[in-house]
Amino acid sequence: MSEFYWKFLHKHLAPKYSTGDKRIGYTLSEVAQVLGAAKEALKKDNSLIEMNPPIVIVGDIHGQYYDLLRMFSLFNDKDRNEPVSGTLTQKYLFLGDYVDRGSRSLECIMLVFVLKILFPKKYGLVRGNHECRPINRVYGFFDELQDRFGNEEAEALWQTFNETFALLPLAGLVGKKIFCMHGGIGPNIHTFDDIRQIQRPLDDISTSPLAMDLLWADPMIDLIGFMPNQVRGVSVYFGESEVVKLCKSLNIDLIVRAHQMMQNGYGFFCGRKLMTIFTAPRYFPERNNKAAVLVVDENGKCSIKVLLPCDEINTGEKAFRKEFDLSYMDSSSYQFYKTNGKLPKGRRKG
Ligand SMILES: [Mn+2]
Repeated sequence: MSEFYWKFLHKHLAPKYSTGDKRIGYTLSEVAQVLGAAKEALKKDNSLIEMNPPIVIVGDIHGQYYDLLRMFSLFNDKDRNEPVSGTLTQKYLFLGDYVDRGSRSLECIMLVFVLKILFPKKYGLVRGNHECRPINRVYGFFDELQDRFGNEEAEALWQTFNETFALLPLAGLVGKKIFCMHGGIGPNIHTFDDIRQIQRPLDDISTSPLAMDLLWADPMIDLIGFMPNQVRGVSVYFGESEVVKLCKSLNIDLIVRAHQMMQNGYGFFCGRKLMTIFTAPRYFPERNNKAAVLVVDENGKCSIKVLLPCDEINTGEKAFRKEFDLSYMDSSSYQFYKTNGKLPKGRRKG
């Protein structure tokens, strides 16, 4: 049984798919099988997924499969001979927006789903606002399915994908001290139990104001309290005062969210109480933004790893083809933060 998923995983990591725009060939039945198993795996998680460090926290992916593999390759174990073994060396918490915008949403979501199936305790997958029907219908994912499978099949697949997305957890908690979500916080969150009590499948997140804020909210400098988020048209902006209050009442040290492109891949808000990470480099080609992930070590020490946009690399794809050469990565990852609370120790391996 698991042989199928291992083969499916290895197909994704084959070097021939890690360059350029080459699509992976999928049959409808294998996609259906993976979605079925992903549903079962996701059902076992709480709406608030709790994980312990060491762990890597990943922001928006947005169909940039090539960059997703490059992100994993930041964590390659040099002793391992297989390509992109970074998928096996760490625990990962993804903060959503796997699909839409980029050209290879299907590869991205299939890869993270098969990793979730094979390693349910090593992979946490939180839902982003693009894992919602009205959004992924119009921002690329549905078009990609149509393009690849034809109209009728795409329609049915899209339904099944969204049934699966409806089971994704809505927030994460790392070591009881780092609160993670795709969008942000809102006036409806008071305790972690509020999140745990959100029933899934949650097909239409607009039925849960709390889920709406977790998936859609943005921070706003110089704001006191909350105000309607006019740019998104839904949810709220939250001010620093609310971050400070919530960190205190939930007894947490840090909030980590994604959802907004950061020129350097990450950004801070409210001193260093809230951090935004964004993991789709060159998301706006004209801005040529970098990408980043947050690495939390077993003691809760946080550092950032930055992934440069491909175009800044002279050799481009060639460098990547060469056994995922790390020389083009920004090696200046640095420590910025240590949680004040005691973190429970995670298992080192496995
Ligand atoms: Mn988003």
